[in-house]
Amino acid sequence: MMKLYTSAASPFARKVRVCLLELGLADRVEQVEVGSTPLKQSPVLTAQNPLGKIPCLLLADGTALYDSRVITRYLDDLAGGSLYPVAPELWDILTLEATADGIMDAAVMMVYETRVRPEELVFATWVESQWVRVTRALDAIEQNNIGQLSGPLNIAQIAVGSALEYLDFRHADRDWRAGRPALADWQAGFALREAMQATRPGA
Ligand SMILES: N[C@@H](CCC(=O)N[C@@H](CS)C(=O)NCC(=O)O)C(=O)O
Repeated sequence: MMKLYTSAASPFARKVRVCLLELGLADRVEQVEVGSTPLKQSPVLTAQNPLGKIPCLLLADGTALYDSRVITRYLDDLAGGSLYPVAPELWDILTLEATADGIMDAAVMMVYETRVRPEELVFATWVESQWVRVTRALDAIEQNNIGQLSGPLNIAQIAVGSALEYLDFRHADRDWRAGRPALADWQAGFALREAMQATRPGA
């Protein structure tokens, strides 16, 4: 049995949990909920991933795999899935996944800034510049990537779907849908997938 160190709120872990369901591998992985913030990481986690970040997949032979991009690729290979198209299309899909991961990174940083950092040290300008990064990435996806999001299921769709729902979960007041009708439309459909519903924080 494999073990996934995960957290219900983590958008990176969600990519992996969605892959497990979409690839039919969920019953081969025990999910272990661990807390991790830049200030405090569980020793159970750091024993496997020196970076102390979630997600981390522990294989039956004791090998630890991280980060989310490595784990999802491993799972797709294990299941003989088709979440990764062949080159040259692959490069666009991986870049779109990286864009979604970048949105998550910036959005998670914003949460840490207000939740983890003492109030007197919060740097509002820094938080806003993270949001500018998110909006640039969303605009780029709206303009360039709707086609890739609409084809057969791939890893970029899972990453973008997880990133957008994380924005709803933590930054709902910022209204990412405004001015991005195609992306909003796509997300509304993608959110109906069983794997997305089953992995929503609080589900
Ligand atoms: N690039 C990593 C990012 C993972 C990440 O930032 N995870 C967050 C939770 S959403 C975490 O573990 N943060 C704890 C920390 O920064 O120490 C991945 O794709 O897995």
